[in-house]
Amino acid sequence: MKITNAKVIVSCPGRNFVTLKVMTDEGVFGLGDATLNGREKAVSICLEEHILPSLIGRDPANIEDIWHFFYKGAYWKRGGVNMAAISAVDTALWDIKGKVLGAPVYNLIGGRSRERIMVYAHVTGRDAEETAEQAKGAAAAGFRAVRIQSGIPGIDHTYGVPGGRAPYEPAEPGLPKEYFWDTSRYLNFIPKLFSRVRQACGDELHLLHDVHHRLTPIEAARLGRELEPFHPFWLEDPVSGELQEGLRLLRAHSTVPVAIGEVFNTMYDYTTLISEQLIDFIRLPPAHGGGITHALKTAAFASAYHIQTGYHGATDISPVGLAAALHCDLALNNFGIQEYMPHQEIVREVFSWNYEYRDGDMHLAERPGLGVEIDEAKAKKYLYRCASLPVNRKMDGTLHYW
Ligand code: GCO
Ligand code: MG
Repeated sequence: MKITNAKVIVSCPGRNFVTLKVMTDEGVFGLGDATLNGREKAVSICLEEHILPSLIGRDPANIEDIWHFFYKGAYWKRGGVNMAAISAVDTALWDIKGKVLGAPVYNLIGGRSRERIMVYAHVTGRDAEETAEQAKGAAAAGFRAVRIQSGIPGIDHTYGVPGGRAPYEPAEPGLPKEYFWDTSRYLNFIPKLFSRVRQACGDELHLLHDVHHRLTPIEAARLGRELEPFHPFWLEDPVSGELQEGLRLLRAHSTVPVAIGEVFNTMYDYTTLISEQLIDFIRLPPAHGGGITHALKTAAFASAYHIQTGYHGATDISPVGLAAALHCDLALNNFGIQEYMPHQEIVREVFSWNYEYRDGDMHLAERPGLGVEIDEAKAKKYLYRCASLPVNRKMDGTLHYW
């Protein structure tokens, strides 16, 4: 069997997605998600100019060898753009293998380890009161885990908290908007938010919170310690993960579980974090972390240290990327939880998929390969539109993490 052709499909049904389609001489084809929010064109050029010409002619069965050809062969290892491109190739090859063997991908990587995949929903409110109401609503709708984000008194705009009632979409049209941030107001408020939500929802609902890299290690340690009485399921990206040793400080002061890695791109970004047990959940999803092949290795490395998966699943991961994560979620023993942020309805015009949300869990139907299809004619109708994630400044204008 040979790869005869491959193409990159850039489409914007409500938001930008980059999808790779790899075709073979036997008519079987596979899909991979190459979406890198705000850097979509860079990944599509990387694929078209630097990767696909060397992919054509290879036997799609040899996934491990092809992975190493593009990883080691690039010389410039790692990096978000390169790894998103490699991830897409890898995912498409697993899709092809599943279709050739007539098996869902999860059956090729160990089979079912569980019946269903627990997900967490995004819950946001303009203040603690509204967030607590929304969390109650999500629990009533069946969610057993919710990520709570809220507007913060004294801060005009908080990332991920939409102004109106429409769901939040990561990336806004045009160039990056600039928002303002105040750490001390944030730190004073978040324990109050947790207290209010616990009061409204009781003890059983799992509560998660995304700090979005905005704290220093000692600030994160304070927050972790103050949130302990509300037993959060996790604190996400409390500190920017480039400083892996920084997490030691948080660990020394708090038992709050920590999740990190949605902006990482290989297991090597995790070496200190995992080997010193500084975190509890890995967030790097197959779509950005070297595809299914490398996700399995990262998860295996984490499993030796009792660390679980909690893959990034915001809407900038396409249905193809989310399906790749769900196949791993079903198969991995050290699965923890999966982020679930439903795509806008319009996405269904371009993609169809085999997963379904029911009562707090995701369920995967038994279909060969990944189980996701793309309608190329429809995809063409939705042209790429420039959209960006915002930037964050401190009140005095200093550029900060967001
Ligand atoms: C999350 C996030 C997202 C990301 C976005 C980046 O879901 O945990 O942090 O909102 O910022 O997906 O592209
Ligand atoms: Mg996050």
